[in-house]
Amino acid sequence: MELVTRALAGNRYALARLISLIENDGPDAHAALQAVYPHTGRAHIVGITGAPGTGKSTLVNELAKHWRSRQITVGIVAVDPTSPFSGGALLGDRVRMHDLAGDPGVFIRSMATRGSLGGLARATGDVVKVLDAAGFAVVLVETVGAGQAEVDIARAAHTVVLVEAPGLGDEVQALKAGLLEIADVLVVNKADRPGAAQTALALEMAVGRYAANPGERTEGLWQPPILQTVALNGTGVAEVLEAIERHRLYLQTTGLWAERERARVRAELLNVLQQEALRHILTRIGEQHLHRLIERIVARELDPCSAAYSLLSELLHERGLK
Ligand SMILES: Nc1nc2c(ncn2[C@@H]2O[C@H](COP(=O)(O)OP(=O)(O)O)[C@@H](O)[C@H]2O)c(=O)[nH]1
Ligand SMILES: [Mg+2]
Repeated sequence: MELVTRALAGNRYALARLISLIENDGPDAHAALQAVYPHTGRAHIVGITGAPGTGKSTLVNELAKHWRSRQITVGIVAVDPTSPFSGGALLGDRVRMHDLAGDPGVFIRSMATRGSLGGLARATGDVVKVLDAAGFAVVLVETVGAGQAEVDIARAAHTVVLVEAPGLGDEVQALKAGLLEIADVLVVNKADRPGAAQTALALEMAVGRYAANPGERTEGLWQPPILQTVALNGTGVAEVLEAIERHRLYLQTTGLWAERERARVRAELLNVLQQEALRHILTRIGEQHLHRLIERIVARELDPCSAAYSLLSELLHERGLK
């Protein structure tokens, strides 16, 4: 595919078009991904997650600058489903990130929302693949740690950085959202604000609770470091970058890198399978038949579970449905 060849050769215009093609899931998207996939598997995928306003975008910007100063290329994918019109936060992101603009070693992409539940995670994963194949050594994925889709996106990274800020009571939120369990590096940003030390302490206690299984061996296991930053002026950002690099080395030397890769591929395969199976089933059933079933369920002639089971068994036995 010519577009893929040009994009992977470093043509930024082709890269942007390729990403749009894949994001829009058009007829050529599958062929494009097929061509891209053999070139993937080299990038260090780093998820940056946390509540809105904690300073994720500012931190991403600073991290990218630090990597660039070491000649390491960086792809950035910003996922913000709370901002459907790419206004507000995302516009702000673009303005702030303008000091990275014009650098061929950086590519920034904002993800538009996509309808279905697994859709956004899938589209994000596909865009990450393109940046990986295009040779970006680090791919940063910024997500708002709110819903399950965002947690899934973060989980798909090799290294997950959880960003907190003082005075938001976020440590509780992160716990509720199931984010603390998947965090490899914990960052208390806005350390220039009062309460940063308390937030760090609260995080330490929360993390301690997970490790506090008496008798469990902890040596050789990764202990998520808790770091404080002022992303606004770059304070502490170098330490975050070091921690991310250390985590990569830890994954690689322990064999966990390959293990995470397998878990990631499994989750992705199941997600695609689920989406495609449903799409296939709905096409085979047809809108009319579905409508009739819904009417019968509404009339209490049939329950949803029995309807689904009988549909599936009809499909499996290849009997006509319409
Ligand atoms: N005081 C202070 N403000 C910060 C810091 N980092 C980011 N901000 C501000 O916090 C707001 C939200 O930042 P942003 O990066 O967009 O947060 P995001 O929603 O998590 O991506 C912006 O006004 C930033 O300028 C920091 O370290 N200290
Ligand atoms: Mg942001």
